Amino acid sequence: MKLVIAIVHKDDTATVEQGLRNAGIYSTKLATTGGFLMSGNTTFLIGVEESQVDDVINNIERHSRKRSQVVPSKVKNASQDAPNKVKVGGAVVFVVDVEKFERL
Ligand code: 2BA
Repeated sequence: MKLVIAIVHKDDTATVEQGLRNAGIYSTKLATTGGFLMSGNTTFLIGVEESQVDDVINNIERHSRKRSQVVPSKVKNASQDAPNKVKVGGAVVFVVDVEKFERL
């Protein structure tokens, strides 16, 4: 089994969640904060069989999009090298092995 960890823009949360649900994929969402922009994003935890991982990633890709986002002044003030704008998303995805999965 694998755990897909997907970080998406907060404005894509509902569409990603719906896309996974429509495909019958279980997920848990966490409200998270990006370490760079210091603004809210959403992290999905998705436990699936290895054979489903590519479908899950494609599903997330279809329901999230790239955005250009202005770097806020509080970030720029803290780091002189910070760019004025950054590309955020569609989604940042990690896939990790699950040692054990149990539903108790
Ligand atoms: P943030 O950390 O708020 O980063 C937002 C966007 O800012 C990033 O988009 C990237 O384009 C840019 N960025 C991040 N760190 C930067 C830096 N030190 N200098 C210049 N630009 C920087 P994405 O790469 O699409 O990342 C979206 C969100 O995914 C991130 O939000 C963070 O919450 C998460 N993330 C991305 N890479 C990660 C990683 N390697 N480990 C853990 N979380 C990650």
